Amino acid sequence: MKIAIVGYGNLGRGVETALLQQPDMEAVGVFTRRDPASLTSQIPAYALKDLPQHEVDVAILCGGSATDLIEQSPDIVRHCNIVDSFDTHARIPEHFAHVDAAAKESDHAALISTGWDPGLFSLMRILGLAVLPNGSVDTFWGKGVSQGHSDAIRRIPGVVKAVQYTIPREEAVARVEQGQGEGLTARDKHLRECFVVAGSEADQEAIRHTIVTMPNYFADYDTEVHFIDEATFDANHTAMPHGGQVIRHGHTSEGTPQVMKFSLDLASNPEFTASVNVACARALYRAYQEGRRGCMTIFDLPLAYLLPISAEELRANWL
Ligand code: API
Repeated sequence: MKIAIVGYGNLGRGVETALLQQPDMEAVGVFTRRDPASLTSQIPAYALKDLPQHEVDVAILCGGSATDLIEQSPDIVRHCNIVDSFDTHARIPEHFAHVDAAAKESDHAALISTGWDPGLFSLMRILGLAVLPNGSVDTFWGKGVSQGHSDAIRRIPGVVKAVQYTIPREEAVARVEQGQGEGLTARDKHLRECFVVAGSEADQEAIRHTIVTMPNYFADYDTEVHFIDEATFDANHTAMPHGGQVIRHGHTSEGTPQVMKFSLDLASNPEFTASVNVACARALYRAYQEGRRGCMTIFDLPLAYLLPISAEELRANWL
């Protein structure tokens, strides 16, 4: 299958790395809003506006949720099938509706909001709900670098570089581990710590205010903002580890507690997210070949479609 990469930031580079390792995929190119000649990609780079001139089975969109995907996904799905990792949970229904309408009008298929959260963690949350309906689920992230939150800060005028660490609060994790997580709020469960390089003319107090009051990203948390110089940033904040866990506690009968856990420990958040997105592009294309159209999420795809392996082989070796 012919795969295009749209956007060449951290996630776009991760998708390139993952794509070059797939036996059944061909990387058509990277499509960018920047000058294609300025990219250091291993595969050819083209202007984003030229995407419709290329034969593409699936475009993997690697822009950010804060400003890019809300426009790009409904637009690009008019040319080809798309996968995105839109991760503003509160706006997923609205984004889904826009992409679904555009995909159906142009007879394409789209998979939105994949990656690991939303994505793999979402799958684990609904598995827990299906198996232990009488229970509760908690998700913890980090400590690690949230791509979504870091990108949202970088969009603020005056910000040169930024990184956001999501830090789980130990007391909250301990309570959940003991099955006593009831009533914990977002603020109780995580702290958000930001390191920002601001331009020399920038108003740091205004940037801090914009960050800590940003809806969907920071407003519901305690957020610390540290302004640092570029050399300190480059020396200490370029790695992008992340991870976390989904924990479901439930009862199958009175006095019979059951616990389900899924955890990730990632050295590179963007490379891992990219690996999920590449597997999802395969699954989406197979669904498209089976006649599926319109917008989907990871809940709608058969798991077997994620792999370049036959159903017979899966049953024989992996069940
Ligand atoms: C956080 C999580 C990160 C989820 C992973 C992904 C990202 O607050 O750290 O943006 O890195 N929501 N959506």
